[in-house]
Amino acid sequence: MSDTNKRQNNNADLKSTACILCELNCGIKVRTDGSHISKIIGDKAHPVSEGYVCEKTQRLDYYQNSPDRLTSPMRRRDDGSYEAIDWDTAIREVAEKFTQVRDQFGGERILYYGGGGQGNHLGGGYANSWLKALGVRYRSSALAQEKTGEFWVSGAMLGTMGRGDFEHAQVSMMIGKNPWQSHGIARARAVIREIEKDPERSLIVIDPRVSETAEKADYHLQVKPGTDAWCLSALVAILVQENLIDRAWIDRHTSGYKAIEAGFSPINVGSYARRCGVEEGILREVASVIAKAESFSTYEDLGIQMSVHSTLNSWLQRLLWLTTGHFARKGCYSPFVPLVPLVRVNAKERRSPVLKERVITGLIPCNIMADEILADHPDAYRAMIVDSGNPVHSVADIQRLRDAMRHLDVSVVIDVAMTETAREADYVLPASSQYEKVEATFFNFETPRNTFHLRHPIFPPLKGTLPEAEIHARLLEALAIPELLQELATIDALPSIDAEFPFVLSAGERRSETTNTIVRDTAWHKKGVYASLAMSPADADKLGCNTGSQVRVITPRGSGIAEITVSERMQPGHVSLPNGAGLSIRGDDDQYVTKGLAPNELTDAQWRDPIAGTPWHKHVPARVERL
Ligand SMILES: Nc1nc2c(c(=O)[nH]1)N[C@H]1C(S)=C(S)[C@@H](COP(=O)(O)OP(=O)(O)OC[C@H]3O[C@@H](n4cnc5c(=O)[nH]c(N)nc54)[C@H](O)[C@@H]3O)O[C@H]1N2
Ligand SMILES: Nc1nc2c(c(=O)[nH]1)N[C@H]1C(S)=C(S)[C@@H](COP(=O)(O)OP(=O)(O)OC[C@H]3O[C@@H](n4cnc5c(=O)[nH]c(N)nc54)[C@H](O)[C@@H]3O)O[C@H]1N2
Ligand code: SF4
Ligand SMILES: [Mo]
Repeated sequence: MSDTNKRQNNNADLKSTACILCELNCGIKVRTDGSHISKIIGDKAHPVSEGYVCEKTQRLDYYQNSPDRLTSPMRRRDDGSYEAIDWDTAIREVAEKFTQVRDQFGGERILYYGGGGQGNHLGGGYANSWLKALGVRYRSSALAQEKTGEFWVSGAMLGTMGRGDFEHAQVSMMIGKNPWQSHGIARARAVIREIEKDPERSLIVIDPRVSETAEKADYHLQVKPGTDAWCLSALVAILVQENLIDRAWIDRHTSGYKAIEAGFSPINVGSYARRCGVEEGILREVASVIAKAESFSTYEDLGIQMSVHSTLNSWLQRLLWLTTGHFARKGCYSPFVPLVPLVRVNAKERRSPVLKERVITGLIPCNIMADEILADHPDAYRAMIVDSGNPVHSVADIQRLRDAMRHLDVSVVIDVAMTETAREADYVLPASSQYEKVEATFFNFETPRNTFHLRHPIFPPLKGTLPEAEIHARLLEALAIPELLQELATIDALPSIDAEFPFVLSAGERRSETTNTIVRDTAWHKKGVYASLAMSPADADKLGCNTGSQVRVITPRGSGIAEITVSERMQPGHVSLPNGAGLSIRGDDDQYVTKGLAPNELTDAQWRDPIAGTPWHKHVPARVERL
């Protein structure tokens, strides 16, 4: 046996799945050994990662088998300690307490945080059913402390988000982004090495630190921390002042360039260069490299998104490629179909309930969650749901968020682990891990090729855990039950039938002669009486009627004439009319003729279900009189 064959046989038992430690979700193949993941290699068959992995993937067993994994729902006692409770109790109590908040204060007083992580996205979709039933309107997630500024700018400038094409870009620029470590680009290290080796391509990095990516760059603009606004506006100013812009492209595809020209013409590039600490000559060279590039892509990340002037910088960096026409082409930043609702110019922006901060892509800023809970304000949040997020670790001033969570009427955390946030919550519901349920990857924004990776579980659910889909379904069911239980208790009092209206009329039976109102001609009807009132032989006897007899059908709302069909299918006390009859149809002589009785001439709009308002057409009180 050759070495290759041996290796293949050794790996025959590996299961395919994905790494869930960053948004790329590289395809991997793993060996499972009891409850452990004992071997992990890159999956060459995965169309995006093509076998690529970084060292972090070797840590997956620590996620799957963490000592903090939850195996039972937990409820906080008054002394702050937690007791395990069974699922039925947990679902019932959580549903009851959130229903109370909704009924007393309104669903807009319930705040939702999270909904998905680096590799789990399906659960969040199921949460919507429960959130809608509660009337939840405000949410936040980690995106609201990094990406919402970029979403806002991108929505206003382009109407959508997009992505650079670094696989093909001749010139790539990383702004406060270190893909060597943080990825964000598929096969990031391989792509950076490819660019490094290719003399035709170049990499520009703006970072105050000699990051691993900056080390491999052709141009490292080593700005002083927090001075990107000067660096980026100097670059735009050079493009404008040295006429390096693509005027023809701008005129054809954009509006408002005059204002840009007016804004950037007066900028003193020399003084801006000194301000950001990058030599003026290098800035001029970089601007010219961008202008002359066949294609140019940028990636902005936390280095500017979590620093001063962050939204301003998101705009400035877009001007670099919009003034040079590097847009929506191979190797350039290209828009994709909107996945999240972005800002539309002139649209009325939603605001958060207490501090009136912008709601961007449906998210309130993470930084205001604690203040909007603790505020002495009629619209302050009173309850919180956290699903696959750890805000008591990840947002600013976690001591204040701890205080805020303890201040709430009720809070629940859904997580695989007893996290810092879970330890502040009233209830904790244990989720199955991403290796114990179906999950999917669709956060790959590469152009032009995209993939959807549906992953099957590689372990059975850890005992005591449930996948989010099941948790949310149970919560939704528990929410619905109180109202239906009430109705169940009153079913004796069936709204019904008295001496005045002794029949139940089903108004709208489907028969071979009915097609709703699609066929507007009764000529096809050959057999029996058209649109007749079906009646049991016993009732027909009592009324002295036969098939073909004419009767008047009277309901509390109206009356009309019908012919009888005596039918063994009917039980006494029940009569039935077809739907779709009683149309006013043009005859040969252009006169309109009505055949049969239109059922809704007889029905009352008040006669409806108390919860959904659906009509009780099959149960209309009626009287039948022989003519
Ligand atoms: N290994 C690893 N990878 C990850 C993650 C992880 O936890 N670990 N998390 C993932 C997540 S959620 C995200 S959002 C991404 C984030 O990915 P990145 O944004 O790439 O990560 P950071 O290292 O936080 O910041 C990038 C760079 O910003 C630089 N920087 C600091 N101050 C400034 C400044 O004033 N100006 C400029 N221009 N740069 C500055 C830093 O020196 C750093 O090199 O990473 C993802 N990938
Ligand atoms: N000071 C400072 N703060 C930061 C940052 C920074 O650079 N500096 N970075 C920020 C950024 S970019 C980000 S993205 C945020 C991250 O902030 P968060 O999204 O709040 O935190 P994560 O650590 O990603 O939380 C993921 C949670 O999901 C849980 N989990 C994993 N798998 C599952 C599952 O299948 N189901 C459920 N229900 N839960 C699961 C994990 O146990 C974990 O508790 O932090 C932000 N905070
Ligand atoms: S790049 Fe991300 S998804 Fe790929 S192996 Fe590394 S941590 Fe996992
Ligand atoms: Mo992030």
